[in-house]
Parts: sequence; structure tokens; C-alpha cells
Amino acid sequence: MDYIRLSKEISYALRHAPWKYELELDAEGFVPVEQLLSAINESGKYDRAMIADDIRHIIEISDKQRFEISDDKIRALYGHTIPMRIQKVAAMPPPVLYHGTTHKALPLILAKGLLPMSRQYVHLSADTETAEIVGKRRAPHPVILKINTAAAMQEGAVFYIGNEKVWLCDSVAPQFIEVKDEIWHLL
Ligand code: HQG
Repeated sequence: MDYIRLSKEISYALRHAPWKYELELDAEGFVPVEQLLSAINESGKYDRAMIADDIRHIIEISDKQRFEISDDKIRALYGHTIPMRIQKVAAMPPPVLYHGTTHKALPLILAKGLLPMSRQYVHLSADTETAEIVGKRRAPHPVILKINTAAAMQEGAVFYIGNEKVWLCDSVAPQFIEVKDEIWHLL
């Protein structure tokens, strides 16, 4: 069974294009697991019908906590690009968070701040290891930025929990961003 393919399809359905699966997300991004399964199974693209245990298995084996199941409903915890803004719970972040990005994006980020770009929220990492993994999706030698959340909150910024390693916010102004270091040891 190709669980990576299934996981990517669930991300696509819950973060980016629920309408292609005739799914309607609730305010927090949940849909009934059974509705998601019927929509996925309709295409007949997997070698057998997917069941709720397959989704639970994906959640269990994944290195990232992308989805959450609660009361027979499932949602993506972060990453949304759909027009309807998913409601997140505001929370107190650690005083410093991190963001892994490319050298190419750095001048723009330092000038304009971190923006959500195509997503609903800016995604921040709880630790440098996670930020490095995020940055390496785009560049072999990413830049790690340090975000002074305490100072940003004093100026009115609001942070939301994605999962235990991913924090979300609307934007981060340049004065709260510092280049942590570059990963020269990997060069
Ligand atoms: C950059 C994955 C120019 C930003 C990851 C990033 C994460 C700017 C890119 C989650 C900018 C957006 C999200 C500005 C920000 N000018 N570039 N002003 N502000 N950027 O993919 O944080 O595996 O939307 O630095 O692990 O890379 O899918 O955000 O490079 O948790 O579960 O614009 O997606 O999770 O890229 O990644 P993204 P991200 P999954």
C-alpha cells in the first residue's frame, strides 16, 4: 500500500482543494472521515478501498503530525491554502521560534517580513532541527531565521498552534526577525 501517496492526497483534499472531493470543511477544517474515504475511494486509484485504519496508520507512522482525528472527523493541522480561513486557537508561543527558508528569499523577508505567501498563515518551527527540515525542502543549505515572538506579541502579533512543532501566525514584521546562522557545516 502506497501510504505516502494516500497522505499526499489527504493533504491535497484537506488543505488545498476540498471542493474537488465534494467536501465541505467546518470552521476548524474538519470533515467526517467517512466522507473523505468515500471521496478518495471513488477514484478507484488505489489497489483496494481505503478504510479509516489506513488513515490512522498514516498518522501513526508519519514523522510530522499533519492530521488530527477527533470524533470521527479529520482535519489538516496546518498548510491550508483554501479561501475560507481555518480558525486556529491563539496560544502563547515559546519566546523564540524559527523559520527555515532560502538565501534567495532572505532579502525580501528582511525587507517585508515573513508573509503567508500562498498559505493562510506563516509557518514557524518550534526548534532549529524542524526549521532546517522545512528549509531543506527548498534549498540544500537553508537559512534559519530566529523569530522574537515575545517582542512581536508586545506589538500585537497573535500566534496559533499547528502541532507541537509547528506554530502559525499572520505575518512577522522584519524587526522581529534575525538570521540565526547558515548551515555551513553541511557544505
Ligand atoms: C517564503 C510543510 C519572499 C518562506 C513544511 C517560504 C511546513 C517569503 C515560502 C509547511 C516571504 C513559502 C509550510 C517574503 C515568506 N518574500 N518569500 N516576504 N515570506 N517567504 O511552503 O514555511 O510537509 O508556504 O520563507 O514542513 O516553507 O507540507 O511555507 O520559503 O511546516 O506537511 O515563502 O509546509 O509541511 O513556502 O512550509 P510555504 P513553509 P508539509
